[in-house]
Amino acid sequence: MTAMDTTTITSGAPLPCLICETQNPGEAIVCGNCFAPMALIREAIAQDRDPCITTVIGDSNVGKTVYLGMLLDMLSKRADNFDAVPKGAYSVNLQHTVISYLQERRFPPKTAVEADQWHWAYYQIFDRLDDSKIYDLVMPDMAGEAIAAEVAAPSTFTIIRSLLEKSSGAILLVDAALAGAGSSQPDFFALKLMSYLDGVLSCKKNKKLPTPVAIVLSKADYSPDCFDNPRAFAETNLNRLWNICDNRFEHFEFFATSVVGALGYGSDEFDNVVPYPLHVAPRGILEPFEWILSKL
Ligand SMILES: Nc1nc2c(ncn2[C@@H]2O[C@H](COP(=O)(O)OP(=O)(O)OP(=O)(O)O)[C@@H](O)[C@H]2O)c(=O)[nH]1
Ligand SMILES: [Mg+2]
Ligand SMILES: [Zn+2]
Repeated sequence: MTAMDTTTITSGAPLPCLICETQNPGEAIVCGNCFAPMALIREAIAQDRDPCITTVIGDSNVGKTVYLGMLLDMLSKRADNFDAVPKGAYSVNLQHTVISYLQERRFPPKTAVEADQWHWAYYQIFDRLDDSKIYDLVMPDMAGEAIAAEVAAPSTFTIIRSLLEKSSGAILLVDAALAGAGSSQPDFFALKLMSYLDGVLSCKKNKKLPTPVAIVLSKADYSPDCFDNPRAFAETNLNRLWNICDNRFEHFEFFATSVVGALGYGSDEFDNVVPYPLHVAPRGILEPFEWILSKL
């Protein structure tokens, strides 16, 4: 029995899904259309407040799972001024998986492309300096391949569109190691994603979009100059992305992050050379999140 099965399941009236609005039978465990956990919808109803959805997007292998798992773990360990309470045991699965792998000095496996395999986290975040501020945050960990497929051919993964339409903020991860090494792939992928986001969120053509977007330059341990001035790094190495943000988004900011302090290399079961995290030293994980909260 999974953690999700153990959450209270009240049979009865049909429930509309929070993400895609499909009506689901009262006893459903996941939404029949988009696979969002129905426990999340019941939690949201119990809170009697609309949750803020923050969506983490980015290419495959950019570091979304590692970043999100580390962020949730830091929040639940009372980082900075925040107290974070997971709503439902299913919310802890992502951070549990990521931290367990890192403790074994391995990176977690890539996220399955099937939406019913994604981890969802629903956290209630309290600001200890201002107790009137409570945020109900919903963050799914999506697969980069699914995001790429949806951007290339909209409606391949309708859940991604529904999620972004309902998002109060987005965290876009971009591989700083690749960008710093001169590859144009991260810049082009991010440009496509931002242009897709622009299309999904746009109301009036010439108005800048109010949704805050934090651009997280991941794996910055490979490209340490990124920490000194993330904005300047983006202007130089991710100029196409920088321009679309400047033209279309009212609130955007760049942040450098890394989760590991030292890497070792070894081979996996197929004899591919893979990196192993020898030392976990999170840097810049909370800043993008705090910035998003400040803009909500
Ligand atoms: N050097 C370094 N490498 C990292 C860091 N975070 C992630 N990586 C590397 O990036 C790989 C991919 O990380 P994931 O978090 O699985 O990437 P993802 O974006 O979830 O990928 P998909 O699930 O395919 O969408 C890891 O296996 C590591 O090799 C980091 O902070 N520093
Ligand atoms: Mg992943
Ligand atoms: Zn749904």
